[in-house]
Amino acid sequence: MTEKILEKIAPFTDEPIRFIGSEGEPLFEFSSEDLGLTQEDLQKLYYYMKLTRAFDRKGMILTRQGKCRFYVEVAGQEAANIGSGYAVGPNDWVYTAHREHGVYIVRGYPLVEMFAQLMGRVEANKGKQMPVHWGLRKLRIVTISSPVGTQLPQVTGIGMAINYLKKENEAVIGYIGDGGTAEGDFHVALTMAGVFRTPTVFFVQNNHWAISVPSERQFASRNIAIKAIAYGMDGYYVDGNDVLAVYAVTKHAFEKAYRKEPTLIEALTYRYGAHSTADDPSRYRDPKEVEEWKTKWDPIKRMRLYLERLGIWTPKWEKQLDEEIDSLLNKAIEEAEARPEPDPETMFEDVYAEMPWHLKEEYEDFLQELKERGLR
Ligand SMILES: Cc1ncc(C[n+]2csc(CCOP(=O)(O)OP(=O)(O)O)c2C)c(N)n1
Ligand SMILES: [Mg+2]
Repeated sequence: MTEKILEKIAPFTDEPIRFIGSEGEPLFEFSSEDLGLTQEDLQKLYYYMKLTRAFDRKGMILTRQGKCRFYVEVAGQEAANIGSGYAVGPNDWVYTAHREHGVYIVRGYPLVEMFAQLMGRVEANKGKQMPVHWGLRKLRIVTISSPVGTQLPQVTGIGMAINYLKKENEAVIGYIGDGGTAEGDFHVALTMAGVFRTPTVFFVQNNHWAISVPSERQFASRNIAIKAIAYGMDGYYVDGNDVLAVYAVTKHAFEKAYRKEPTLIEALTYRYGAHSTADDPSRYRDPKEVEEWKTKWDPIKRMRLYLERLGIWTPKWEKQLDEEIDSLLNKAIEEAEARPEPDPETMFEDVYAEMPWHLKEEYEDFLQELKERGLR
């Protein structure tokens, strides 16, 4: 990245770092090369954001069809997902919270595997993991933990391991929500990362809500990024709906991480949908607030308008992308659905090395019941 960009990426700014405005207008003069990207990269960022939004719609449809039993929507947060995910290098490790579907997608998580997980069709864990709790060893994506915040001490631990093993060009990014920063684990992780100078990037998606609790009930500081001062690291406050600003800040943070400088990033964003399929946001959120984020600050709209200004977006290309994305997703769903469901007996497996007597009893009762129902 050139000086021009680095100048804009200052820690502890009062205003969020922003490269393009709500109408896709560049807020200063820069080219993709200044960001270390080609025009094709810009188109890819746009494509991945669209793919993530379309994936999200399919996830909700599968839930409504009763094929997936629980889902977490990511719509509205695509720039924070894709901009940061695009900056993750091949050797880096990824720990997510639960609203980072785009990070998996941009890292190359096979869509079939993602849908198979949603529908409980993963052979490896026999469908036991809750939907949306993805993880894939070969991509160094560590499986989601449901208890909020527990991933961050692990992130610092991976950072410490990278240091002990003297690995070069290897770092770890840990995501968390605004609500998660109010957990003790956030403090523990950042304290130790600061002390041990771990190659870690802490990425907060501040979407203004933790289920029904607004962010002013999560922290009393001016913002979250500023907390980094207390941990001895830089904190960046960025417009999380500006994919270019998010990419540049995260890329910069990774470069610092490779030099053993941990960083905290706060990306301001907004979730459009419910917290999860077990939530009704109309009970606590003003629909006007949602509307403003959707119309004015939408990350995909802003990037489209920016690409149009550059002359690399056309309605024809948009139509092509929509068709391509739809058929890609439908094919992946079809393939995932065609996989066999795990046998019900498997729910008794893999918990204990040897099944204890009380489980054995239940298991035998269960087999008997399957027989009585004519299912075995
Ligand atoms: C320790 C713990 N407490 C509560 C919950 C229930 N819970 C799941 S997500 C969530 C809110 C998280 O909010 P935030 O960190 O802002 O992330 P967001 O959902 O907004 O992406 C809560 C309270 C949980 N999973 N774990
Ligand atoms: Mg939140």
